[in-house]
Amino acid sequence: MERTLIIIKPDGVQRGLVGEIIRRFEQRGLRIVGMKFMQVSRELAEQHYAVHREKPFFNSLVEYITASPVVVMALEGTNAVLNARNIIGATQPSEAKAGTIRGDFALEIGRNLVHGSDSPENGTAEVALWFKPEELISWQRDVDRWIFE
Ligand code: IDP
Ligand code: MG
Repeated sequence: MERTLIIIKPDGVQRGLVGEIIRRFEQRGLRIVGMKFMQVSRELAEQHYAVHREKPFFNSLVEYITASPVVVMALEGTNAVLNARNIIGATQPSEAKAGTIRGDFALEIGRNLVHGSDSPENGTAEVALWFKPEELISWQRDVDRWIFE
C-alpha cells in the first residue's frame, strides 16, 4: 500500500497543533505505520531537502526544520501521497484552501506547519530516510475493510 512521510514541523509542535494535525490524517482514514518525536539534525535536514539545495531559501529552510523538535509520521493508504497533500494544502498558505491544515492555521510559506511527500517514489524514499525498518509496523485495523475497498 502507498506510503507518505509527514512531518509536523517545529511551528506545529511549538503552537500545540500536534493533536489537531494528526487528527486530520487519522479521521480521513490513513493508517499510521510509524511515528516519533525527534530533534532533526542538520545532516538529516540537508538530506531530506537536498532537492532544494540550490534554492535561495535552502539555509532558512534547514534552520526552520532544525530549530525545535518535530513529529514524524509514516502513513499508509489509498493514494496516501495525494490524499495527504490535499489535507495539508498548497505550499504557499495564502493559496491554501480553507479546510486544509495550511489554509486553516498558517500565513507564511516559511512557517507552513507540515511536510508531506510529493510522489509515491519520494514517499517510499523519505520513509526509508526517516525511519529504521524496526520502527515501522505493518498491521491491520479491524476497520480497514470499511475504509479500503
Ligand atoms: P512542500 O512542502 O509543499 O512540498 P516544497 O516546494 O517542497 O513545498 O518546499 C519545501 C518547503 O520549503 C516548503 O514547505 C516551505 O517551508 C519552504 N519553501 C518553499 N518555497 C519557499 C520560498 O519560496 N521561500 C521560503 N520558503 C520556501
Ligand atoms: Mg516538497
